Amino acid sequence: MNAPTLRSLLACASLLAGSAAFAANHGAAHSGHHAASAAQPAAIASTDLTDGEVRRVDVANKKVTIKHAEIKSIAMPAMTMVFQVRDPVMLDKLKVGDKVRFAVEQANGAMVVTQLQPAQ
Ligand SMILES: [Cu+2]
Repeated sequence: MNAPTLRSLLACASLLAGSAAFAANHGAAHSGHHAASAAQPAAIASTDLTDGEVRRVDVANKKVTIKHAEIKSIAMPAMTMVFQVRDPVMLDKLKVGDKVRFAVEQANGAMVVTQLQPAQ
C-alpha cells in the first residue's frame, strides 16, 4: 500500500539528483582548469564519447556540424557531418573550432547528439 508512494519519492529523488549533477557539471565547465577530472559526474563514461571538432553551430535548427573521429557505437567512420542535438542548450557555449567530446544516438533515422562537452 505504501509502495506507490515510495516509488514516487524515489523517482522524485532521482530527478533531483540528476538536476544536481547537471548543475555541478555546468559549474565545472565555467571554473576552467581548476576542475579536476575526478570531479566529473560518474554518469559520463568517457569510453562512450567520440572526439570531434566543431565546424558549424546552427542554434535555430538545433544542429551542429562536427568533424568527428570514428564512432564505434554506431559503426561510423571518421567524417564531417551534421548532427541534431537533443537540447539546444548544448550549443550555448559552442564555437567553430572548439574541440569537443560527444555521444550520439540514432533516433527516428537521425543522428542526435545526447552529450557534448569540451575536450580536456
Ligand atoms: Cu559521421
